[in-house]
Amino acid sequence: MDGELTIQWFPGHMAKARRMIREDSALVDAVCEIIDARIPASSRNPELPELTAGKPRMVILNRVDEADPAATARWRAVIAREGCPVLETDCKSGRGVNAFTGAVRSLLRERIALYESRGQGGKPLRVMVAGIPNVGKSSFINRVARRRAAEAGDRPGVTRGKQWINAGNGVELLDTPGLLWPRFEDKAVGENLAFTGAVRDEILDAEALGARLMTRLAALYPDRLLQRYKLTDVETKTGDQMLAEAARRRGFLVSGGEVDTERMAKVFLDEFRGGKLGRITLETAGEAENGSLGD
Ligand SMILES: Nc1nc2c(ncn2[C@@H]2O[C@H](COP(=O)(O)OP(=O)(O)OP(=O)(O)O)[C@@H](O)[C@H]2O)c(=O)[nH]1
Ligand SMILES: [Mg+2]
Repeated sequence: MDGELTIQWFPGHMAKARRMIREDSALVDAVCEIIDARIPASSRNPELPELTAGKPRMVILNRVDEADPAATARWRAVIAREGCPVLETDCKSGRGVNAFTGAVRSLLRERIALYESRGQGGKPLRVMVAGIPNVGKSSFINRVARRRAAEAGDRPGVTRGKQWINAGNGVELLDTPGLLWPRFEDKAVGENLAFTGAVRDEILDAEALGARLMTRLAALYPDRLLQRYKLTDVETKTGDQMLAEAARRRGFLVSGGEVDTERMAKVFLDEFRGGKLGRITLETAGEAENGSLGD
């Protein structure tokens, strides 16, 4: 796609988190990757299978409350076809989390049988919870454990160290810091991660990102844009033009009467992330953009 942004965010603390995940995978029985239902392909870390080699895996499609339900159902089927258990959760309300510890026990039934045969029947099952920044790993753990055991917050990079949490039903969870990878092969992946809040906003150009999101939504959900921002049409305009028109409609002006597109871009990104444009999925199942499916 023309004009795609090059986005990169792999700070030192993330390189450290990557080392930690590789080392700690030796301590766990399974790895649970939390992905974002709005961007199910872009939010899967292509390095994770290698970092946690040999460990049984499961996938949690989180933020289903913010995603398009029909798209989520298709994605769930696509991921399940890989042979890995997949659950849908909304960690805001807690919907879907009750199935988790049972799914872990079923994934690890051979290991449980092995422990029992060695007289270690009560040995806890240890699961690493991994995923991109801000996807809801700590919120998921708190929901499963039914208490506020891990710190969660509405920005990427909240969890910095590792922490073990007893989830009940013989399962212990390892919370880990959000992890991205050093280079996005496909620029659309970097953009998707930035739109949804997995990349620290301070390193992003809000105006350029807002214009790109206008372009993406004009193609996917034009009616929502037309309605919310009172645009005359979306077919003939660039992202910058749509942003400027939205700013004019909102009366966002800077001194001299110019439209304040930077302010509009920030408001637009906030409204998108806050669900004001409705439930949206930015990727279609079957068109995996970073090639991480089916590994
Ligand atoms: N709407 C919605 N919000 C969610 C969901 N899960 C988590 N959140 C919110 O997303 C934000 C990030 O949640 P965290 O649990 O801190 O995410 P994290 O993956 O641990 O983030 P880092 O530790 O920074 O990598 C918080 O504001 C949560 O309330 C969900 O399913 N739906
Ligand atoms: Mg966290």
